Amino acid sequence: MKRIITFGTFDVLHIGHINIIERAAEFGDYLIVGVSSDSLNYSKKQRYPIYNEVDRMKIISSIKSVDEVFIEESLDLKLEYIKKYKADILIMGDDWLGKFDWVKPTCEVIYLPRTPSISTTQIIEIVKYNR
Ligand code: C2G
Repeated sequence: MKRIITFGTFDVLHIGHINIIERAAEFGDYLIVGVSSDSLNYSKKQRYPIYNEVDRMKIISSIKSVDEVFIEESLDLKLEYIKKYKADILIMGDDWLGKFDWVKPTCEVIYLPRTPSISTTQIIEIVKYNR
């Protein structure tokens, strides 16, 4: 019985998000998703997400390969979350390559290739500026 954990904002859900969630789920039997809080997002990107954290949690929990969701309040709490949710493997997209290697003594870490040519930022640009 392997427990997988992954993290993300998952704002304006798109196929890249679904792909990583589905691929992460294939590594184990139980998938836990940490959804970045609105304030964590603001501190990382200097803007609030389009969808608030309550709605993003509800959207992610409705995906069939997701077993449990919680709010990620800080990047620095990775290890605490891994322990709390008893995760065996942390899975992230490779835009985070190497960034969470510091949890390796406690948990296996796997970075998966991102889905090319799509991002929330790009979707916002298209909607805003038609480009
Ligand atoms: N992702 C992907 N392909 C894309 C876009 C995103 O595989 N085209 C992956 C990212 O690599 C990440 C996950 O989808 O693993 C969520 O991406 P974001 O919502 O952009 O999350 P981010 O803001 O990077 O927050 O603790 C880590 C952070 O909370 C991650």
